[in-house]
Amino acid sequence: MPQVIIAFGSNMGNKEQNIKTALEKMKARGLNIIKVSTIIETEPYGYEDQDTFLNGACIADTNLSPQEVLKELLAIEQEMGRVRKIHWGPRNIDLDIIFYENIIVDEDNLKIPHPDAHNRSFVLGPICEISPSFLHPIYNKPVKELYEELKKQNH
Ligand code: PH2
Ligand code: MG
Ligand code: MG
Repeated sequence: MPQVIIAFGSNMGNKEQNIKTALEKMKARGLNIIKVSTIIETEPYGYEDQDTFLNGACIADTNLSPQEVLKELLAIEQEMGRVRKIHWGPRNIDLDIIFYENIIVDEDNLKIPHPDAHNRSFVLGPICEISPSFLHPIYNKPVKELYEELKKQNH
């Protein structure tokens, strides 16, 4: 069965509960979660004038296509009452497809791998914990190596 890696984040309301709820909802929508990373507190990236985040990632087996996974994740965000105001701004839940097998998707509404994943330690760190040797299909490097490179850049 295809494997998808999904990163999640929350920085509004009960962040931990929001993440737990989202994981349960994913299971009920055709995403068979097989591994979940540690959930970490992270400083806001990009748009900095907002609360800290809880971030993490999971791996799921699924028979859904990439577009179907996106549809389910957006439905969960909506069910959970996510309001989109500021780009990169505060959100009670954010569910992003980072990788889907080694597939590259470049469609208007969906880019896989997530185009900014390699710049985000709150994405690479959790994925590194659950799947360090996962190969980024554009950079052709394991996540572990991208994470090491990013840590070097940031110091
Ligand atoms: N998500 C963003 C923008 N900035 N910062 C952190 N720490 N964690 C996030 O999940 C995050 C962010 C847009 O997707
Ligand atoms: Mg995001
Ligand atoms: Mg998102």
